[in-house]
Amino acid sequence: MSRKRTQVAIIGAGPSGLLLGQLLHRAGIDAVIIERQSARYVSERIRAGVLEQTTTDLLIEAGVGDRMRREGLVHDGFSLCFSGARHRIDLRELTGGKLVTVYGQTEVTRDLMAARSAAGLETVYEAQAVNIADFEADRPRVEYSKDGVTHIIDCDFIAGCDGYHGVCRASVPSRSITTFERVYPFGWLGVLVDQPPVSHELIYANHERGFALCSMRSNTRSRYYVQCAADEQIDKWTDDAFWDELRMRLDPQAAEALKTGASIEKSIAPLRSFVAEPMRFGRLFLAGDAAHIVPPTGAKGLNLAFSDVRFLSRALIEWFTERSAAGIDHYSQTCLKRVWKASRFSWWFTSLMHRFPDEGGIKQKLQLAELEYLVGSRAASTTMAENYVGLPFDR
Ligand code: RFL
Ligand code: PHB
Repeated sequence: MSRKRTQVAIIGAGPSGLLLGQLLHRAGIDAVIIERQSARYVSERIRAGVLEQTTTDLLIEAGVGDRMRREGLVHDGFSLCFSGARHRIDLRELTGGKLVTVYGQTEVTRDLMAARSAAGLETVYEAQAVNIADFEADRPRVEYSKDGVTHIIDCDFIAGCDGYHGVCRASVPSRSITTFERVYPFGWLGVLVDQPPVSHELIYANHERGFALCSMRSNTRSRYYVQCAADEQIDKWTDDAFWDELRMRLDPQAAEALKTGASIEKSIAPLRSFVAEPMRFGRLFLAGDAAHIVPPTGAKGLNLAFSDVRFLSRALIEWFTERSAAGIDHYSQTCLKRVWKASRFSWWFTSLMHRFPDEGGIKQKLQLAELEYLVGSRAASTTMAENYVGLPFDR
């Protein structure tokens, strides 16, 4: 058995855990990250693509923004496609200059991992049987085993950055936590391909066959999604079947311009809205997907995770440097205000763009009416744009 001490034990080396580790390190606070998977597995997971300005600002503040600034694609608009035509939402004009950056979660994760290893900081990968204890008292600890050895880490705080399926939220007694959940009756089938994107901006499509999204990772790598059944078998989807389905859901010009090829990744993601309240339990804090999940339609998941990490890092720094509990005492309330607003936007945009198998023709007619109103009304377009670029921290 081995036993040691740290100030903050971070569970999970996804983007939330890695960014928290980096921000604490820059403030001189000691943290260890404990991750269940291998470093390779974590760095190769294909997920988010769109970063809000608050997220890019935070990555720059954390000292990991250089490659993102060089390689990220700055977008000042996107298109909504319905009834066979595309309509542009001009983010820059509608929000007074706000923009988003297309830079993959894999790249963010790699930049954070590189900074962590350059600073010689400890991340335990492939930790087994991770367990957290005594977080409702003053001396919490984390236990895990690796290579047949049991390890104990005593700490001041535990940061639960271990995603939706993690151990931290599951360790909270059910009387202390309330959860809210909606599982949507469909999934997203995603394909990554080394071909230039069909358009230099994202296209979100509402079609009677279902939702489709054209996104990208660079000028030579594209990411596409089509709505599929919740229990879809991925083997059924050859590359050709995917391209045919995507083409059918786009406007004729985009369908014509689409450059296809052999997929380099193909996966199905379920869609869910989920929020756990509160996000603090004594000396345990939940952050990111451990506390909330949004459907990916609004591109909010990673951004929301980083906004939790921003609040949590500031709260912990305040505690360790000024002995002030103000930040940690307000952590849950401050995060949840933003979480619910982003959850609302993601739920709304998902409801507007997808086929709902049980809701019949009236749902689609109402969606089309709303989309027409949305692109025709400056007030409605502004509401959409200001949510998409990310709400400010003080609202
Ligand atoms: P993660 O990424 O799930 O990382 C959690 C880490 O914890 C580890 N873990 C454990 N470690 C130790 N012990 C245990 N018992 C553990 N259990 C789990 C896991 O192995 C993992 O490494 O959570 P985190 O860090 O909070 O990050 C959240 C984001 O990954 C997520 O919100 C986004 O990917 C969501 N998302 C998007 N977000 C955006 O902001 N913009 C987007 O464009 C966007 N697109 C997406 C998305 C998510 C998608 N999927 C697959 C759900 C598109 C898709 C298709
Ligand atoms: C992506 O590129 O993976 C992506 C982009 C926008 C979204 C969701 C996912 O809304």
